[in-house]
Amino acid sequence: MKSGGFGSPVEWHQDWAWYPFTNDDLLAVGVCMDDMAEENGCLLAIPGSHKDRILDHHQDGCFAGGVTEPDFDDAAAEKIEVKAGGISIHHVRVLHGSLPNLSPNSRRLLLFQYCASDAWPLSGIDWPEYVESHVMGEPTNQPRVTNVPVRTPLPRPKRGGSIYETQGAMEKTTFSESAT
Ligand SMILES: O=C(O)CCC(=O)C(=O)O
Repeated sequence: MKSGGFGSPVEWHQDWAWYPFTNDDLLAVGVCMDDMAEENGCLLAIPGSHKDRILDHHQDGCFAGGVTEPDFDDAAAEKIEVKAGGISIHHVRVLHGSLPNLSPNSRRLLLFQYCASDAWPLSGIDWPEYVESHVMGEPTNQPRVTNVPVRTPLPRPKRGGSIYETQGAMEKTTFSESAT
């Protein structure tokens, strides 16, 4: 949720850095409740980055929730502009973020993360919750383990909570300066 004229940016990150699984068959679906455009803080993504490595999201030895590599380059970023009622879909490893909302209009985006039944979080599962969360397919007690690059979000962030709160401790930001 980004309020008009106020909504904070989301710094560059890979969802996978927040929650690695046994395989990367995960997609985030964003349902746009408002038109989502540059002015009100649309998503940005770097095409093809889901096939590349997992960037460092740590600062001073703790998970910081956003990319902290000093030479990170977002020149290839593309805007994801979608009309209200439309959806965006992005892979769990794709580099993405979002702009500040500098318009008077809200930007509400409802994000759902979908994963294959046999993709299990490396942090472990709660079996009843796993079973209940199925929208399709069948639960399995045989997670599929593939050769995926992993950096765990440990040690835990200095500031926990939402992505906005966790990234709030980042010393170097890409978008935050332009919000003020
Ligand atoms: O709401 C946004 O603009 C982006 C949120 C996001 O990327 C996330 O929660 O992983």
